[in-house]
Amino acid sequence: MPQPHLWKRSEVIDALDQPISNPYQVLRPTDASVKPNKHAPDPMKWLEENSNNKYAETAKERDFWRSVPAWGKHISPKPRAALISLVRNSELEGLMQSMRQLEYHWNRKYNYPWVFFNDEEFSDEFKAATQNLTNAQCYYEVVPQEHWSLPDWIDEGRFMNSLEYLGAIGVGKGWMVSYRHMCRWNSGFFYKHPRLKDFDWYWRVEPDVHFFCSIDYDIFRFMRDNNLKYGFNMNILDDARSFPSLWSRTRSFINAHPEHIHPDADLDWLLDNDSPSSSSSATFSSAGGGGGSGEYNNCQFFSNFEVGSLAFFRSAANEAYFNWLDRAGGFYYERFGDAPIHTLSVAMFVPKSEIWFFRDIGYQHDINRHCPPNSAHRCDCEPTRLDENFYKLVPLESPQRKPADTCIRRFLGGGGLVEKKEGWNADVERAWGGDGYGGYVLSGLE
Ligand SMILES: Nc1nc2c(ncn2[C@@H]2O[C@H](COP(=O)(O)OP(=O)(O)OP(=O)(O)O)[C@@H](O)[C@H]2O)c(=O)[nH]1
Ligand SMILES: [Mg+2]
Repeated sequence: MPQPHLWKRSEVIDALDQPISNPYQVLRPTDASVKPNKHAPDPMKWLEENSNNKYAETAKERDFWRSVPAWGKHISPKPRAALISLVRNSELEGLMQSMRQLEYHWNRKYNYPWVFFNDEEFSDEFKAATQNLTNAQCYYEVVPQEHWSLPDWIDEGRFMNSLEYLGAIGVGKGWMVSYRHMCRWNSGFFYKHPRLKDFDWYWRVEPDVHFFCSIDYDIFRFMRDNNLKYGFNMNILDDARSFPSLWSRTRSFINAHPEHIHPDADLDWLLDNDSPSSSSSATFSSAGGGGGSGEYNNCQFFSNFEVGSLAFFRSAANEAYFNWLDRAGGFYYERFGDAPIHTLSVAMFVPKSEIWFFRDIGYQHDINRHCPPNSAHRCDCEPTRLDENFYKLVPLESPQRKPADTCIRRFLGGGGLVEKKEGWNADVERAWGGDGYGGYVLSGLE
């Protein structure tokens, strides 16, 4: 068998054209072996120091890191990260739109590889057109069949009834078999694909989305250096009729596996008591105890945009939770989406300080749009209110639970974001035709 070429220190230095006193200085442990940081990370300080395209790659560096054998990735100072996209051949145009914008605003400076996934082979046209839009390496992967088919414990008759029922009541794509496979794959399989074995981080990109702002720092280094596990930029409600049993299943998981819950987990922002006025008193322990009155308020990170740690998704806790839900059949008897599942998983297994709101990334998916208020981000979009996307996706006919405060304010919590103007009253606001979510002291555009 041919031996891999072992790079000598001098070769590494020559190729990079910059001094490295010890190439192993850049040896970085993978997530799993990172020791807890004694000094709490300071993401804001990190941004101040690194938002000058500090880690932008030269063409020479890019070519070097592309040329080293697979093991070379282990000494690269770059995070092992990829832009990932599940997409159909027929969505090529839409994907090209997303890629053009993300490449222009960000990735042309950082050259992270793209990994495309499909439930069938990608066409030559798809491969050529996408590779043509980036200097980074592209990989084209087919999802293994066992990750994209009905598990044998699913009763097909019951599944057919669900397709018909959810389709009839108007739950979005409730009648589509492929949509169910897609949600299940995004919940429990994407991180198991062999192509991602050598990666620690991902950024999910869908066809037909928009990126509006120039991003001047390395998102993946930001995540890694600040010990973050999950990043989002919209926190919203969707049609909860697609996951009626999700919370009771989650609660039973918590009862059965309290050992998986992170000691610093904070589910308060996801739980409401029945009376909106007392919502803030719902506690995580009330969920854990099984008898508490905290109910899931249906808030979710809108997962078509997400940046995450693959080690987190591969963790025993997340795996146990996914399997718990999967065995109960909610992806097929209901239409569980990956968004609420990722949300609950991250909230249960990660301290809130390791979840990041990318307020600075201007982004649009269909009717949902997020645009930062600060012109320093150089965005081609008008700033959106903090609450802009709150319940846009909830159909009028869905009589579902909504939190007392908008999801993003529930998440951000402190800093006065849930404070109401003196004398403001939700019932009065509704009586005058409002939706009861006005009255905040801070608009979020400050
Ligand atoms: N290859 C492949 N990709 C799929 C399939 N179904 C969905 N996807 C991809 O999965 C992602 C989510 O699917 P969408 O249909 O956009 O779901 P959504 O974002 O909830 O719905 P929209 O609001 O209509 O965009 C997109 O990137 C799709 O391209 C499928 O059957 N095959
Ligand atoms: Mg979509």
